[in-house]
Amino acid sequence: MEPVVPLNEQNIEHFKDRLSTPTYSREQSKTGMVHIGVGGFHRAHQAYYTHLLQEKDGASEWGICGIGLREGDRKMHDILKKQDCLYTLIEKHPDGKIALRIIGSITDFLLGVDDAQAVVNRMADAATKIVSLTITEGGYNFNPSTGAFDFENPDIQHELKHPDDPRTVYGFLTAALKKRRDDGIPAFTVMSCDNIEHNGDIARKMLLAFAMEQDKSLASWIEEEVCFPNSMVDRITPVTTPSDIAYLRDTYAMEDEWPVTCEPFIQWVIEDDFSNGRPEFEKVGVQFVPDVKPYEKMKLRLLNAGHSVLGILGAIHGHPTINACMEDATFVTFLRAFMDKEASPVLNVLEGIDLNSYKNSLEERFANPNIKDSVCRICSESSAKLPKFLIPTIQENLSDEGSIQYGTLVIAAWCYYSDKEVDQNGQPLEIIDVMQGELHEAARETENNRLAFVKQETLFGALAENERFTATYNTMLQALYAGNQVKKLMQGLL
Ligand code: CS2
Repeated sequence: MEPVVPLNEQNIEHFKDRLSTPTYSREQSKTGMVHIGVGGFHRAHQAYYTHLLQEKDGASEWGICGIGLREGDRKMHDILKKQDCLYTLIEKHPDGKIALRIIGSITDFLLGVDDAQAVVNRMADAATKIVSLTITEGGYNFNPSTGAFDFENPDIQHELKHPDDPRTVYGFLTAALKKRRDDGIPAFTVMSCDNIEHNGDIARKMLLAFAMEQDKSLASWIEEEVCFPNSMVDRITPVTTPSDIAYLRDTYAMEDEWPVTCEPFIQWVIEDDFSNGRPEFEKVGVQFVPDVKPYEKMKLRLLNAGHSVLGILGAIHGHPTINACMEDATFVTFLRAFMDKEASPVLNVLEGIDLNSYKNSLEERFANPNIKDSVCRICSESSAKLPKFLIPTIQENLSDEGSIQYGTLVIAAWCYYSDKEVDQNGQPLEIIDVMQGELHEAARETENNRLAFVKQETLFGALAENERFTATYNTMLQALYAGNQVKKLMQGLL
C-alpha cells in the first residue's frame, strides 16, 4: 500500500498530479483580509472565492489570516497550522461526481485566547484592508426580540473595563480600529458573512453601541470611516465526517485532518461599499449590487427557513438528514406549501429573479443525496436561527391575514423537541443550543401552561398574545402531545 502523506506546503508537489493544487505563490501572499470564525462555511465560501481569484490573477495582496476568538477554535487552529493552512475542499455533486481542490488562500491563523495582542496587531496592520466575520447568528450579541446590544454579557462588561484585554469580536474590532486611528492608518471594512438580515447594518449598529460605551471619540471615527457592506452568502456545507477524512486517505493517500465538504452551488451577493479597497471578486462570479436586502431576505426566508422546517419536523419524525427528508413525499410537499403559501407572500419580489425557479433549485439542492447534511446541524442553535428565519414570516402573515399553519406546526414541533429530547420513535436527539436549558424548562411547563414555550419573549416577541396564532398553535401542540405522529399532522395540512 502507498504510504499516506500528510498535507502541508512541503508535500504539495507530491499531490500535484492527482489533485488540483494552488497555482499561485502562497509565499508572496500578503494578509489583506483577516477572518474571524474559520469554520467549514468560511473555508467553502470566502476562502474558496479568494483561492479562485488568486488562481486567476495572483491577487497576492488578498491572503487571509484566520482568527479564532474562543477556546473551541483551538482544534481548527492546531490542525490548520500543522497543514500550513492548506485543506481540501470536497465538492459533492448529486450524480456522485466529486471535485477536489486544495485551497491555499488562508496563509496564517491566530488564536485570540493565546495572544490577544498579536490578533489586534494583525488587524491593525496597514496591509489588512478587510476584517470579515462568520461568527454565527448568536455571535452578534443582541437581544433577538428588541434588537438591542446585550451589555449584560460578562465578556462585554470585562472589555468595557479593560479595553486592552479584548475577548469578543467587539473588543477586538475596537482595539484594532483605535490602533489604526492612532497610527494614522485608514480603517478596514467590516464584512459580515453571517445569515442575518442586514448583516452589515447589524454589525455596524452593535459595534457602534459597544464603542459608544467604551470611547465616544473612537465611536465617531468608526461611524465616519468604517464601511459595513451587507451581503447574502450561500453554500450548503455539512459537518465534516470521519468518512470524508478516510476517503482522502484511501483514494489519494493523503492525510488531511480537517477537509471541508460542500455542495456545488455557491453564491455571494454583496454591496459595493468598502472603506479601503477590496478584491476583484466579480472576476470569479461574486455579484456586487447597490442594495442586497431583497436577496438576503429571499435566502433567509426560503433556504434557511426551509432547512429549519425540514430539520425540526424531520428530527422528531426520525429522519437523520435533509436529503432523507427530501426522499419523503410528505416532507417535500409540506416544504413547498410552506414556501409558496407562507414564505413567498411576504417577500418583496426581486426584479430579474424567478422565485419559482429559485424554490425549485432549493428543492434540488436539499435533495442532493451526497451531501447528507444532518438535521442535527440544521437544528443546532435554533434559538438564534428561528427568530431570524421563521418567526418574522409568521408575524408578517399574522398582520397580513396570511396563512400561518405550516410555520406554526414547526414552532409546536420545536417545543415538543425541546421538551422530550427524543424523537417519536424514542431515539435520543442530539440537541446543540446555548439556550437548551431554558428551552427545555419552558417546554416542560407546557403540560400545565400551554403557552409557556412561546411566552419566551426574547425569541417570539408578542406572538403569545395573538389569538389566531395561539389557537392554531394550541391545536397542533395538543395533537403532538396526544401522541399523534408529526407526519400525520403534516399530511392533515396538505
Ligand atoms: C443552514 C445554513 O444551519 C442552517 O441554518 O440553513 O447553514 C445553510 O446551510 C447555509 O446558510 C447555506 O448557505
